[in-house]
Amino acid sequence: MDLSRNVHAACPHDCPDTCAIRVTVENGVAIRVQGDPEHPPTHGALCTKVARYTERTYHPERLLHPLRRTGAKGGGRFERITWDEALDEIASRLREIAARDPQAILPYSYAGTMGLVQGDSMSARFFHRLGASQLDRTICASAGATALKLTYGRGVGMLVEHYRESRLILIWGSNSIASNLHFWSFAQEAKRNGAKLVCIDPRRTETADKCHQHIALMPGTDGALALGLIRELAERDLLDRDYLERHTDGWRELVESAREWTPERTADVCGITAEEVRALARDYGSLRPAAIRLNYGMQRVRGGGSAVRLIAALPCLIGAWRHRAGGLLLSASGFAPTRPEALERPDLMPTPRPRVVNMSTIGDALLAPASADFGPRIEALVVYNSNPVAVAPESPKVVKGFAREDLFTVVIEQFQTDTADYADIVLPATTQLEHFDVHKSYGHTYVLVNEPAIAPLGEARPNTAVFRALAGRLGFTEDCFADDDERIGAQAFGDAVDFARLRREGWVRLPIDDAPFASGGFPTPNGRAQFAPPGIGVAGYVPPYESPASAPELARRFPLAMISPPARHFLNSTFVNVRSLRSIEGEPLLEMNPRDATQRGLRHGSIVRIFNDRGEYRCRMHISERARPGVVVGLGVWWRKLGVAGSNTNELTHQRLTDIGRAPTFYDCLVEVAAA
Ligand SMILES: Nc1nc2c(c(=O)[nH]1)N[C@H]1C(S)=C(S)[C@@H](COP(=O)(O)OP(=O)(O)OC[C@H]3O[C@@H](n4cnc5c(=O)[nH]c(N)nc54)[C@H](O)[C@@H]3O)O[C@H]1N2
Ligand SMILES: Nc1nc2c(c(=O)[nH]1)N[C@H]1C(S)=C(S)[C@@H](COP(=O)(O)OP(=O)(O)OC[C@H]3O[C@@H](n4cnc5c(=O)[nH]c(N)nc54)[C@H](O)[C@@H]3O)O[C@H]1N2
Ligand code: SF4
Ligand SMILES: [Mo]
Repeated sequence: MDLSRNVHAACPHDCPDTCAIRVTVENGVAIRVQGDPEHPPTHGALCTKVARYTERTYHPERLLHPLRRTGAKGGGRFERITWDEALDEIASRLREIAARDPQAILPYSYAGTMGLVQGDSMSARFFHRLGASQLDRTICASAGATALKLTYGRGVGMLVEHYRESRLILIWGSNSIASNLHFWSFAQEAKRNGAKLVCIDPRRTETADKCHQHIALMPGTDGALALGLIRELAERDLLDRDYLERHTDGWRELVESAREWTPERTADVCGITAEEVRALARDYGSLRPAAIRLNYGMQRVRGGGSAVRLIAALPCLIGAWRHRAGGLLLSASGFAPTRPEALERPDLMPTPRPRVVNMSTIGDALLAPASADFGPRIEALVVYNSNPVAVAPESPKVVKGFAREDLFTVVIEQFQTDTADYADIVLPATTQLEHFDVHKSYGHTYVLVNEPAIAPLGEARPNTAVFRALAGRLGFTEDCFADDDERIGAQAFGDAVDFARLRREGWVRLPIDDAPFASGGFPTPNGRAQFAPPGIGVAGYVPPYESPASAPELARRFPLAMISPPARHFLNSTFVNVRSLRSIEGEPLLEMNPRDATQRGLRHGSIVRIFNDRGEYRCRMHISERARPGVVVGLGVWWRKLGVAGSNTNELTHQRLTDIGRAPTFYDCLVEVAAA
């Protein structure tokens, strides 16, 4: 019997585009994934990575059976065991630790899947009921998210489709072609219609190549640039005072605080020219409608939160929100009517609530002894939807923590990642083609369903099934532990979304006004955008922890600022093991400006040593004008074990956090480079 059918799916990856997918299944095999042509943002196209999703799902190295470690931690030697053996062992270890103090158990997860069902639903219920430590999920967006919340009340912004009508687009801290392709299509359309595109990024990315102007500022100086713009807009009388008076609080204080940020001073701090500052202010104050696409690249520095607050004020200052093609988008996730209380059931937590551990400082947390401040030593770690050994900052400490012989580690994974190498028990997880889920997006305003297209491969199970089984073994009898995945999917949005229609049609547009803040109505308590919230005040420029200007002593030894943004053909550390994609990226590289390379006598293509006081990392030198003088770029989050010397850029990053939002500062990192 030859059965061919199409299934509604959604891309699960941590990408603002959250594409609607159609999967073609023949005889129980997924043979093709395609972008849904009907879904407006997806517009029938997937990126190169996910267009190869079947290659990832049917990859010969998929984990298909539970495994138990047989060799040293990190060595990657395992034996096959049954699900019952694996679950019994995990349940008995967790029960024994919980009997002493459940807070010694820590879940560790992020956005390997952004699905609301396979993300934090059954898993959260399980850990809440157990009384485990809570994880503060800060590794990506919490500086910017906190800044948006302070300013607009939530993660809200422009509707992505309207960028096609903008006349000026500032692409700020975003390599859209690599990481936000479907926004880029709208920006291209605007460009064809005569819009001016300006890219603000220390690296000359492929996106910068295609913009009319590229402003290559030093990493971590965006707050200063925003202050310089605010001053120029005020000096040139380009403020929309009517909008400011009616719909914002604190604008006079903000403008006053920007007074000293002359174009010359701004240019000096940012490492650009005063004319660039003036011209940008002139364009931003006069081209209408003016839109900003901010992305998270600019908030991975000490002052990331303050910088987002300052940039978020700009569209209010010029009244850009009056037009649907004006305003700003960093995240749209605050528009989605999700119900975390129903999904995660925080009410199951004991009182007082368990302590909170920040995922961005997992290295320190795993090495911390028991203390009055910290609480009990972490004795068990359950990792799912994340690859912390590769992605968390300051790997020397992360690896040391994961290597602890007294730590019991469970990793639920699709592949044998760097993190899975340190597991005591590895459990095989299903991919998006094999399980049910529902999705919201942080880059558009639709919700989507993901129907399973094929049966789980091997013995792989969805995350929900693992936590449901563990709840059973630990004797948790609350009804919510019996919910199946479709029921959890329905709970995700409750009455706000017609679930039957969602399943029938694949995606549903959320009812949001075209120009949501044209007449104010920000989701703050008083409906006005806040520039100087009570007790917090206006945002100022917060210089990086590590930069030639803010840490001159350190910069004498380590004069280069290293950034490590996303590679186009990987998604964080996902897809690094897909050969066809890896062959496009080649191998881990360090981009360096010819001037800096000549000074050091470094040759293109040679292996170099990149180092600071935290560690040393080796990869191939790539001399390129893409890196501005003083900045080096190591793209990707490569798997450590695929690197030249078994490490990646996080060998050099540190665990200090942003000014607000408790987020990591990956791009706030000084290094020196020498021949290996
Ligand atoms: N292909 C691909 N897509 C991805 C990802 C991926 O790994 N690969 N990752 C996904 C994830 S998890 C996220 S969070 C999103 C968003 O991910 P982002 O981190 O916003 O990534 P990019 O869009 O690449 O933008 C980062 C850009 O910011 C620049 N940058 C670095 N430091 C600074 C700075 O101080 N100021 C300014 N102005 N720019 C700076 C970098 O050079 C880079 O070009 O992308 C998602 N999409
Ligand atoms: N140096 C440096 N470090 C960075 C960044 C950077 O720009 N530079 N970016 C940071 C950012 S923005 C982020 S968001 C983090 C990302 O860090 P992570 O959230 O850890 O993302 P990934 O590296 O993609 O790892 C996700 C893992 O989840 C697995 N997975 C996917 N779906 C499922 C599932 O359904 N079940 C289970 N059990 N597993 C699944 C995948 O196989 C993959 O190994 O990295 C951060 N680290
Ligand atoms: S990774 Fe992003 S662009 Fe690629 S298919 Fe997924 S949502 Fe779309
Ligand atoms: Mo991220």
